Amino acid sequence: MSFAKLASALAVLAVYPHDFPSLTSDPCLADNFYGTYGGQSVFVAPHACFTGFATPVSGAFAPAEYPAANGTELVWVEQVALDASLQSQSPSFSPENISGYLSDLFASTSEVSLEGAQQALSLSAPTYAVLHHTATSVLLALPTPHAHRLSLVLPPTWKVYALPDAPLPIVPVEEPAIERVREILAALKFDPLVAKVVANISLAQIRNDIRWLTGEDGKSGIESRHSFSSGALTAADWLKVRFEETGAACELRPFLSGFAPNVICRYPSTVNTTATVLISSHYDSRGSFGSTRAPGGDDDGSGTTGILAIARTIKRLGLTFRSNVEIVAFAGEEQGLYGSRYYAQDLRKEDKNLTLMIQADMTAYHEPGEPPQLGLPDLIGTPEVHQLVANISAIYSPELKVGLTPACCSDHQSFHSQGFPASQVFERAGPIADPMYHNSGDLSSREGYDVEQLKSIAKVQFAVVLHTAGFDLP
Ligand SMILES: *[C@@H]1O[C@H](CO)[C@@H](O)[C@H](O)[C@H]1NC(C)=O
Ligand SMILES: *[C@@H]1O[C@H](CO)[C@@H](O)[C@H](O)[C@H]1NC(C)=O
Ligand SMILES: *[C@@H]1O[C@H](CO)[C@@H](O)[C@H](O)[C@H]1NC(C)=O
Ligand SMILES: *[C@@H]1O[C@H](CO)[C@@H](O)[C@H](O)[C@H]1NC(C)=O
Ligand SMILES: *[C@@H]1O[C@H](CO)[C@@H](O)[C@H](O)[C@H]1NC(C)=O
Ligand SMILES: CC(=O)N[C@H]1CO[C@H](CO)[C@@H](O)[C@@H]1O
Ligand SMILES: [Zn+2]
Repeated sequence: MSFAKLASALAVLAVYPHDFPSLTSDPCLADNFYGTYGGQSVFVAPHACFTGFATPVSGAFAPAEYPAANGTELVWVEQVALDASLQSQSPSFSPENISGYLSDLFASTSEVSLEGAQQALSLSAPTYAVLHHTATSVLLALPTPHAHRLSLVLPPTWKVYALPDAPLPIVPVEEPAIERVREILAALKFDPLVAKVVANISLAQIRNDIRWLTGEDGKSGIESRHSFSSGALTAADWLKVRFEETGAACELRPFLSGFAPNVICRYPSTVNTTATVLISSHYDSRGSFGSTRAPGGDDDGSGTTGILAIARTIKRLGLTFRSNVEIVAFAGEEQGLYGSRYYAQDLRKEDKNLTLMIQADMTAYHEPGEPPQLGLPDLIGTPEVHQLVANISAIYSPELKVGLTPACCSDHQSFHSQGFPASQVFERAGPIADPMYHNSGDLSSREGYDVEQLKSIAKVQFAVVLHTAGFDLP
């Protein structure tokens, strides 16, 4: 690389609070935005961007080759928001701790590998850099193969977000798209047909499907749905066939070598429109360190059986839609939202007319004794979509206590980042309380796992589709 080329590639990494006032009015920063994580926004911008501008709140660094570098990935590691009942059990977070976990990752591939994850880490002199940290987060630069495997060595309550390899729009969702959601909300009123349709979701079927996906019924042979496992491929094939049986056209779409594919299913519109409504979950799972068992009964077998239950109801009642409807089960969520990142990028390139999307991730668990709940993201997502979901919940699943959750972020973040109206439905109006979070004990037969709540939340997700897309019964 020539000196001039190197100098032009020099970039400054800056981390600001997400609501830092003048960022949206600074065109140079706006062109170099890499997303918001844990309430902080990340910029990788030319040095000149910052002259005369506020000093970054913390962490200035020049990963000179990012994003141009081949084989380097920036990842944000965040301690998830935990209920008080879980806080004492979770290892506290510090940069020193992360070094310890990373040395495991760099020292050994076999110990941390699951089946199929043992492709050679062939970088010469692999190394990493801690670019920034707070009390609950660390921003790292890692060789790509190590970045993909990072979640294998971290404690369960630390979640990984891979930064995109190109800048994101700083004002995520355009006004006309938000206006469309406002119109749907303004027109919202109880529809007895919608109530009849969503009530047809079968609880018995959900109980069967979840036990198949976790391997609890002994029929699927699935031990893990980790993105690198053979169980994930078994689940992907099974989901594709189940969705196709309901009249959808499905594809298994790979996104990164070594990862199980996204399962993407579409129902055509009965009228000529580009408008599309999308609901989703992630079918990959994460287990305990050192264990090959990752049943993912709640995370995210719950959201996945919820969208499957919706599909089965579409078939049973012979429903058709007046808008295109997509149902997607993502993989690679646990490694850093990879599956949804690639799919949302594809839809952005196509300039897809996505009216809104709703991700269901962890919908079954609440603390024993608590009422059934529905949590909406407090930070990442489109407020108008959150409001629509809340109002639809009040109408069709009034048993749910609706509130905000700081438990952030699932695949909806990928869509929100690409400028699509997006929200997530979550199991608690509060932080994560599931003691089996990212644990090999995440089964569906256990205290606190509430299949009725899973169904109530699926009803809400379904009713959003019906009110947004429009539908007909035979
Ligand atoms: C990045 O590296 C891979 C594997 O070495 C190679 O196949 C690919 O062409 C490289 N891409 C670029 C943009 O250099
Ligand atoms: C949505 O719900 C809120 C109360 O939570 C209510 O004030 C508002 O009128 C509702 N909007 C619509 C359009 O139903
Ligand atoms: C759903 O509707 C079908 C067809 O009308 C009916 O046979 C079935 O019993 C219903 N199931 C539930 C759970 O309501
Ligand atoms: C659908 O609408 C588009 C745009 O209005 C038009 O170009 C196209 O011919 C229509 N397709 C059909 C099958 O009517
Ligand atoms: C997108 O869909 C909406 C209906 O939701 C429609 O009014 C609009 O014209 C569509 N936009 C494009 C670019 O096709
Ligand atoms: C699990 C672990 O090693 N936790 C340590 C992380 O770092 C903090 C501060 O350095 C320690 O207090 C924890 O014990
Ligand atoms: Zn999840």
